[in-house]
Amino acid sequence: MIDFYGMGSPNVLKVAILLEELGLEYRSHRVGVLNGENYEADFLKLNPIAKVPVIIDHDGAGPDQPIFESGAILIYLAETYHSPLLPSSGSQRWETLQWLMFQMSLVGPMLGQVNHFQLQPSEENSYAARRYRDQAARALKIIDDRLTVSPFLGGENYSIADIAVHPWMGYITRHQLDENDYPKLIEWRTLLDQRPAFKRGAAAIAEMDAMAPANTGLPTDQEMDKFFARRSPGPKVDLLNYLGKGPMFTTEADKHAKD
Ligand SMILES: N[C@@H](CCC(=O)N[C@@H](CS)C(=O)NCC(=O)O)C(=O)O
Repeated sequence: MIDFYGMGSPNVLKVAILLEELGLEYRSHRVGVLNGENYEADFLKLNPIAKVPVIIDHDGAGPDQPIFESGAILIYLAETYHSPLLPSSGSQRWETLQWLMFQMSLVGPMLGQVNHFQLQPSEENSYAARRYRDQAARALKIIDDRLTVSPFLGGENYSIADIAVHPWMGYITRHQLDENDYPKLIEWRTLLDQRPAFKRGAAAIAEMDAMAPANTGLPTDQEMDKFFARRSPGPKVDLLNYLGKGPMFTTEADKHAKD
């Protein structure tokens, strides 16, 4: 049995997809990061970086050792359960790991920063906001080019590199970029969307978000400052407007947004 900690976010979704691909048994635990639950002492014991996802595999290699960082979790699960989604040797292994590291180092951080600046309309046209959108566009072009010469990111076969990148590919329009500029990426995204594990993974994340206590409200300004680890109060966050553009946050917050 695997304990799986997270909330609705691309980094958590990739782990849910792999758990589903591998058919592993897991128990979900929601961590309300918008309300600071990731800073509670019990959670910090699992991940001192205070981020989701985290897993604890009670039947795995380590003695109930928590594993954090989504890329490490994908490698752990694929290797521990001998999955061909990360070949154990040969060039496909290294291709897969290269594209996984590309996701972790460029796709996630840059697209994550676009999300950050879109939450703060006062900053929308700042140099920093433009810089991150340009970097996001660069990452998308790299993915599209790769998929022009290879059916999957890691090569001939579907792998954990595809699982890592895919959950981030739902933001293109929301990031004010044009899906028509990335035809191969969209073809690949549509193909993966049809896999049952992707559908089950998304459903598992929706269930995780639905675990939010009924009285969970939108985060306060102070909670947003904490969420962004700001050392002093930052610009006002336009969460309601942002929520209208897509399902990033909890369904409970979403419900408030529609009230
Ligand atoms: N590199 C990390 C990033 C994880 C991450 O940024 N998680 C977000 C949710 S998507 C989070 O927990 N944020 C809370 C915080 O930064 O305080 C990974 O891939 O696991």
